[in-house]
Amino acid sequence: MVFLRAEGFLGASLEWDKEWLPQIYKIHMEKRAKEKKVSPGEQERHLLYQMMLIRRFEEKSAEQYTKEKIRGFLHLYIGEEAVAVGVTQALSDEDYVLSTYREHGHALAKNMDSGAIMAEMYGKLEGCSKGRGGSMHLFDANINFYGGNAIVAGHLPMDVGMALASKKQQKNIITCCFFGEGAAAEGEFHEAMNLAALWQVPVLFVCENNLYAMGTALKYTHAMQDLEKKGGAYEIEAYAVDGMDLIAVSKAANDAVKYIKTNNRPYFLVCNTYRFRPHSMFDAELYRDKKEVEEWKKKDPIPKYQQHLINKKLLSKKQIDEMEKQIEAEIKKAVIFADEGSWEPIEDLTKFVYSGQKA
Ligand SMILES: Cc1ncc(C[n+]2csc(CCOP(=O)(O)OP(=O)(O)O)c2C)c(N)n1
Ligand SMILES: [Mg+2]
Repeated sequence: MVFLRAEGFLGASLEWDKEWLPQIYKIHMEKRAKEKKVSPGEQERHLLYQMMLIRRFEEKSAEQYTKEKIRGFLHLYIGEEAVAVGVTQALSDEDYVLSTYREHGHALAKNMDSGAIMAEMYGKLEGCSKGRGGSMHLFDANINFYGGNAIVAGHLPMDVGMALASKKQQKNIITCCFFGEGAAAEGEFHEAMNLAALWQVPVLFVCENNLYAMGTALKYTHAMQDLEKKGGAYEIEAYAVDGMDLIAVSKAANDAVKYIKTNNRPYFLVCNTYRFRPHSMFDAELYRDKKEVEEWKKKDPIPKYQQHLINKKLLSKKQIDEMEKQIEAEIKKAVIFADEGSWEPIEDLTKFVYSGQKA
């Protein structure tokens, strides 16, 4: 685990030039490899920082969307932050992560640079996918973050393939795949689970059960709604956890990682959670009661974890306010980076489509 954001690693000493981005990540990875967890509470404060960063970053994204700085699709993760942060803290930097179109939180938890994400959503060349992917296609192989995948469940077979490759290459890494409960009703989910178990590959399947697939509630998509039980059909070890509780998710994810490493087998973790916002920016939310949303907001993982750290005397209210300011500064910097970014020249548009030119 590293402290990239809390320490402001991407500081003024490095130019925000597009040519520099891969180099920045290289240096960043080297720096991270040397870092060690130090003083008591540092890890906990870092996890809180990440959850708060995800929340504020997405609130800013919604704002930029209404200003038409961000166009196209935008799916917010607000309410589900404990899942991305709790699971990712259990992984190493070398582990692979794949996600859905609701992936800003996973990318930030994997330490993707917030400026590169904002620029991507703006469609700017300095974005992590050169502005060609947008919100749903964040990608950066340098930090082992393999999307941002827009097809529901489409990344599950890729996840198993990547884990098989790493097994054959004798790399001691895990491939972690985040997906919604809607994806767990798709054929790819079952095919992926079957092959992962058959080939005994090191995959961590993480189902984010937020109870809705667009406007369709869980009870209308799954005959059997205790999703973790689906692991049994493939003899995959499975567990369901309260996805609104960072401590519970972290513990469950640590246990899952330990299991995968010890047994060289896949694991299925179901995180029961809730999205506080609509499915996307085009959703009138006619399928759920406002009271239900308000009830779930009482389980907000961020104030819950803040209170926990205060009770444990690992953090004061004043320090939380300082953290808010630090996050505000980081997001401001990300917005400036995106605002000042450049548009890809029209003559480059045919590049990286079918040609062999490397991006
Ligand atoms: C194969 C496929 N079918 C339909 C869609 C349209 N679609 C986009 S998101 C979504 C809901 C998926 O819900 P879930 O897996 O629970 O994830 P959540 O959005 O709740 O995070 C659907 C049906 C799609 N992108 N891909
Ligand atoms: Mg869902």
